[in-house]
Amino acid sequence: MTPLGVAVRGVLRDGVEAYRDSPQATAWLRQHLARFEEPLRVAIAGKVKAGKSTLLNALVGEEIAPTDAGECTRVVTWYQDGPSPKVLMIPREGRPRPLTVARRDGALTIDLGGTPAERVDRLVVDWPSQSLRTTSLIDTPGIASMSADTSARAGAFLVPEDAPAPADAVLYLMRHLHVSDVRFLESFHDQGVAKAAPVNTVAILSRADEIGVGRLDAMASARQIAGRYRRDDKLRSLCQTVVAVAGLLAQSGRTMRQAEFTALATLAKAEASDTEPLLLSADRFVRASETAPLDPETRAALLDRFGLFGVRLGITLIRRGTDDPGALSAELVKRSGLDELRTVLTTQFTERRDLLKSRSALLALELVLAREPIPASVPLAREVERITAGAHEFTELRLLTALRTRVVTLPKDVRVEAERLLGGDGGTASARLGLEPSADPAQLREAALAALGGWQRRAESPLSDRSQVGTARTLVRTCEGLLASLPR
Ligand SMILES: Nc1nc2c(ncn2[C@@H]2O[C@H](COP(=O)(O)OP(=O)(O)O)[C@@H](O)[C@H]2O)c(=O)[nH]1
Ligand SMILES: [Mg+2]
Repeated sequence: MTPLGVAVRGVLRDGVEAYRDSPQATAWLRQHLARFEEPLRVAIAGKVKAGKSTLLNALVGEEIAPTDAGECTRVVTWYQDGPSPKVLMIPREGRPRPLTVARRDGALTIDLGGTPAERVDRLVVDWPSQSLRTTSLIDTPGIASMSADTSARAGAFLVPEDAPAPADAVLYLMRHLHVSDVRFLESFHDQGVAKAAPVNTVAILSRADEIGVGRLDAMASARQIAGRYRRDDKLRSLCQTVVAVAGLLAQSGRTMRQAEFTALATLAKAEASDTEPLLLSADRFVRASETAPLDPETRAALLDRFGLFGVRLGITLIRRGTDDPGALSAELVKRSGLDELRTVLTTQFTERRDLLKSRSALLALELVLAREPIPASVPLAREVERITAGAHEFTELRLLTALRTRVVTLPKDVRVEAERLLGGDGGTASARLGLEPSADPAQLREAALAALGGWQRRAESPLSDRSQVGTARTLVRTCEGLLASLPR
């Protein structure tokens, strides 16, 4: 654990001790102490049908989140690693109740057992999975969804009035950038401690395969659009970065069955004159036909699982020689953008775990201090203040936000370097210094020394104004920290 993590855990424990006479405050703080030790919690948010549940399945590599409409997709559902599959329903009122777990066609189905979705606070699914070990995933109902109530619940879950959000970080899915997406991202700002919104949000251009109306270069276009969004000032001030992902392709690639490969291979090997007309549109693909390969049901099932783009891509890859299911599924996943997303999740969230957890924990403690003032709140508040002001990680975070929201301005090339050094592209030494992950310590040292020299000159330059001097001093400290972290 980082020194920041140790300090935060310490002040939380002091809080539990100080509030031992208040059962409510103690329970709240204990819960947050436990949460501090737990895996990072990442919520998946966005409008209905943005592809949230499908992406969750792609990340886990199994069909555990129900997709499309249905009662369960209207309830906030947590997926966490556990020794055996288990579903717990937490109602708004009354005791938590276990639900039965069933699988249909490989997919997990959850039955609320007659309880209306409105009465359910959340479902907690335990699922043995390597991918859930470092992060728990939270599937949320859509924002601005079918009923105002469902949407209000999703909103209240992600941006509670005055409590820290139950999630430490958010993946925000959008199909195309829409005003309501921007509004939602704007509302997802923390209050209180460690004010910094963009840092725990990554935006995803979802269902990316649909961007080119199924053309085989769809993913290239989607990546270009994501690149444009990344450079957009408004979006930069709201999220860390934007990645394009075709969740369905990733999900079905990771869970492809032998029969599906066989069906795709049948299409690939049939006469082009019989297959090509089918591939013109989704409607044509499922239409009954005398000459078309495969029966309409098999075709409909393929379309459902892979989308028209996935079917086309699968057929093309098989024709070009990808002739076993393992190789095909690997290629589909590779083209889906899932690996890029995973890298972003690691650099933006997992490597910043302590920082993100600390923000959530300090917010929780601040809330108690404000709601239930006791004599001990004063020194506790001072300690929270000392940690947030003293931890260089928080200073970096505030500066990164200030640069991204243009509260602090610098010439463009200098700003780009500053954002990168502050961890905007990832927290490792090589990411901060703009070098390849394989860079050796000597190269890292050389780059860190060069950066340090530049920022020292800016800190001392008579041409720098006060805010620029402040910024430069923070970066000097960042560079010194980087140098100190390198092996001699
Ligand atoms: N073509 C395509 N369809 C997708 C993709 N992701 C999801 N879908 C489809 O969109 C519908 C809604 O997906 P779902 O994951 O339930 O969306 P949610 O409401 O945001 O959870 C389903 O029919 C999915 O098969 C994708 O990446 N590409
Ligand atoms: Mg869903």
